[in-house]
Amino acid sequence: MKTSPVILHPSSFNQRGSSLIAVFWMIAVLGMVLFAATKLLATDTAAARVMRDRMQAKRYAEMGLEVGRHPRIELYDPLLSLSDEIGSYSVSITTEEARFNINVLLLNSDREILRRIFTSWKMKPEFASKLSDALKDWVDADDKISLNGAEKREYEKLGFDHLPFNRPFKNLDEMLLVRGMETVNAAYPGWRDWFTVYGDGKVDVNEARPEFISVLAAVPMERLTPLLTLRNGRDGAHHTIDDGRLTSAAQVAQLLGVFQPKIVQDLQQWVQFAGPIRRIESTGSYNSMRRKIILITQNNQTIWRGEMPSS
Ligand SMILES: [Ca+2]
Ligand SMILES: [Ca+2]
Repeated sequence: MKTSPVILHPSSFNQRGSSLIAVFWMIAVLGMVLFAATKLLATDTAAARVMRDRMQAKRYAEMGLEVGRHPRIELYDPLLSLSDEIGSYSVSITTEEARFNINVLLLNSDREILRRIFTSWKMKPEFASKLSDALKDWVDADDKISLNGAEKREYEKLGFDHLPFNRPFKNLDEMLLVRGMETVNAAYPGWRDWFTVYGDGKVDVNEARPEFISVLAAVPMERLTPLLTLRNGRDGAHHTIDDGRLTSAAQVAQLLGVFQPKIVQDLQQWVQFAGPIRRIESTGSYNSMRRKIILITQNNQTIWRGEMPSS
């Protein structure tokens, strides 16, 4: 099946022109909806104002989302942010494969990458080993407990009757049910940004955060400079028109100065260069209210949509 790459191929002027007209039309229509809603909610009480601001921030986020999901929108398109006198939206588009697929990491016999992730979070080795085994026991089908893990009996002792699920995680929230994850959630609330349950598990190195690449290749952050220089292009910024593309595991290994056969082999197994699953995040603002909507799509079909509180 043909997939929709995130880096869009150069399109003909006509196609680009007509799609932009469609996008502008959509913005105009959504703008009218916003205007009508503002009129309706012109009540003055504080509670009504908060409600109105929340609703309007969400509308701006939705407007951004519609622009962001347009198949011909470019990653660096100026339409991805808009600010007018009353509110704004800002959209970021990346691939879901820029993250680590937790199920693939756990069901792979080698949990070395997961160990490196936990180490990079400064987790104590004995806690990392317990957590890693508990996560593994959660997703594997059997009731055989791993060395430091947790199966049915351990959860029963903690007062939970129907855990673990013994199947791969369907969403990241399920991970919070695993023994030890409450500690991670308190100490390292950013854990969610590292993982996904979508994709084939190969990490999109053109989109992944630098610290993910550092973990993947087991190199310190300072060794990433040549790779990031290529990826960011001359302006030094990611997601702009001059960005360079990484195209092979051998190139990644060379840029990182990685020559150990095991790590080179890891890179070949774990990297890709244009993940087919899109992650569109749109943040809408209205007065001091901000709301963020996240949409995950594949072949222009929504596979997940959710809202996150935005700070
Ligand atoms: Ca199990
Ligand atoms: Ca750039």
